[in-house]
Amino acid sequence: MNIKKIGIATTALLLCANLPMQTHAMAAESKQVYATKAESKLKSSQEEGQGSFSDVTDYFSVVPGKSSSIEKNMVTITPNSPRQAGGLWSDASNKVDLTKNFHLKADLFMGTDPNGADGMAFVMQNDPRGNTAISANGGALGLYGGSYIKNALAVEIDTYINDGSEYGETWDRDVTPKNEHIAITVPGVGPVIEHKALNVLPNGAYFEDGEFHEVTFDWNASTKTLSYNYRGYTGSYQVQSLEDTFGGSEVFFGFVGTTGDRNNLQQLKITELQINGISPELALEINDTKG
Ligand SMILES: [Ca+2]
Ligand SMILES: [Ca+2]
Ligand SMILES: [Ca+2]
Repeated sequence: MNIKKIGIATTALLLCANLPMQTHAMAAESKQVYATKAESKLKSSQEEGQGSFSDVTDYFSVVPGKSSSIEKNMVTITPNSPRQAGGLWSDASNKVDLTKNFHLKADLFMGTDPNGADGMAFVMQNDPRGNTAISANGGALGLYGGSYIKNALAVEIDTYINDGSEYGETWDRDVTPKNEHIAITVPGVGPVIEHKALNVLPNGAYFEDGEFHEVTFDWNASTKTLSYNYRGYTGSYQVQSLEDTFGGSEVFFGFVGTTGDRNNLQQLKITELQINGISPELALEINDTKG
């Protein structure tokens, strides 16, 4: 079967994702092995003839009492207003087994104001708070600081450089040049967060261009490596031990994002998902739109 081959090589996965017959075969095999909430949704979708990843709330929920909301398949992580923090996490029944490959593709909207803030992050985490985990707004990105997300690995898409010159936040002090950036981080208290697999935008470039752009996140189980690909920027980071990084082998996954004194509307739409080596909803979507 194609599952292992697809999971190991991102390029192969993306290639196969465009081939209806192969992804359909993945769905067929997954039914024999896995019994997840996602799978029961798959069956009901087939019966209803919808054939798409149509309801993000069947797999995810927003952090209660914070700034995020879901309307149809569109997730608003933060509205365009100051000092917001929000998050979207997988349900407990859709945690990721990190001994298997994982893949997620989404369309990200980082806002329209180049001088806005603060950004969003994809996160895999095994925080004791589970799918209510979040930290402070502003440069903390919902990730860092006193209430940081524990047992986690994040890919931050950071739209505001916190070098200490404004608001006293120094999270980005190791980033040069002092521009917007994307990086993999291990959330912690700070006051500076080490940016790994760092890509920094050139002077005068901004992520907040008022358009949706595709992003992919892949976990390679055999090498324990998390990779991202966003707007031509790629990076990856290998962890030494699942126990050391995550405190176990099962994690919640999702997104957090914040605004501070500066703000932006920040939204996302998940378009592909492969959990524990399978992606039934992906197959359905491909079949629906192309088959
Ligand atoms: Ca900005
Ligand atoms: Ca920042
Ligand atoms: Ca940063």
